[in-house]
Amino acid sequence: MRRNTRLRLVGALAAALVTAGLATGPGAQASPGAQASPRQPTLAELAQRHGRYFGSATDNPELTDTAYTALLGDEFDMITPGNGMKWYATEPQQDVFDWRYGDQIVDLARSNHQRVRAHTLVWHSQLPDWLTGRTWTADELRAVLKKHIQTEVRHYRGKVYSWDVVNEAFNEDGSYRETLWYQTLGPGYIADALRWAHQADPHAKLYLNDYNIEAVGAKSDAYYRLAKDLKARHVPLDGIGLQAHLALQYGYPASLEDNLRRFSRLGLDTALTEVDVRMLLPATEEKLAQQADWYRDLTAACLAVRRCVGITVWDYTDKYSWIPAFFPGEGAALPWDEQLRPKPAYFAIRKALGGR
Ligand code: 9MR
Repeated sequence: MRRNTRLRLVGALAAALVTAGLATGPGAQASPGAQASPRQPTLAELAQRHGRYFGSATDNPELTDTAYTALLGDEFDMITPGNGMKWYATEPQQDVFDWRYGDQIVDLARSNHQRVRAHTLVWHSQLPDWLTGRTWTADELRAVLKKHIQTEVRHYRGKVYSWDVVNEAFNEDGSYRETLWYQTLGPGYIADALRWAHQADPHAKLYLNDYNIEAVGAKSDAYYRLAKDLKARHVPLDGIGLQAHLALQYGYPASLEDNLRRFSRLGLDTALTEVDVRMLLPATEEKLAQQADWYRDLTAACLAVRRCVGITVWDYTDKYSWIPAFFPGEGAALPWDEQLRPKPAYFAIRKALGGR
């Protein structure tokens, strides 16, 4: 067979594979003149062009769903375990550590060449009974907290990009939340937790993380003041995580970009860590269009602020969203629907990231 005949045949075969959706490698492209368009870049690839990541939370029970894990592995470059690294999962009995759930997700992420935002070390929720079912002196609780943090952070040392060290420490009015930690140890538990985590893994980025701090307001002001104070005292804090659990009925946080910028100016990274945009059901075309605008705007806000390092959705599909169980009558919060089909929000994110 003459060389150019062979080349034409190879070209035709490649075009046919692209048309059939079979050629999906990074180099897969339609030959000139072929009808099919090249494979769309993933959200992760688009985000990387801006030096950002695009991530998703996931949870252990979902990992048997192969259509789900295929998309999870393809589209994202950062993974957060939704539950598997929380205290009730990792230290169910005092001094008995269980890494199975966290490890499963870290191993999966690693096999997909994804990084991990680890979540979370110090929280008031999802604590084991042995911890909440009795009283502790400050010295006892400090020892328990230090051991938990250092054992878990050491276990994942070198395997995770960042830690949400303290989660949800403030009330809406900017006062400290009256948690077990605050009540027993006082506000100093936050600096202690950061220092202990840093000792255990000096390379992990250490975050404080909370919801309803997307806009400038009493609660985000509390983080701003605390972050400034911690930086002044050289406490190892690297970033602030804005969860961004948004709801159409409460309005878009218009000062998000300004808010991200003021944390940047303190020398901190920021990230949108648990994004979803819920709505009152049923989802209509109008609501899905508005939701898409919000996803577009929050993506653009992160891209506009140099130290906003990335965006994570709190799982990517409505099939596995936490919303319907926690807010009856609400849902449809994520960029993919329950059948794993992309929604207007997905296309809006893609466009905001510079894709087509
Ligand atoms: O996604 C998590 C869900 O599966 C749990 O049931 C829930 C329990 O509170 O926690 C969810 O994740 C939360 C995260 O850890 C912290 N921010 C709020 C998230 C939604 O509740």
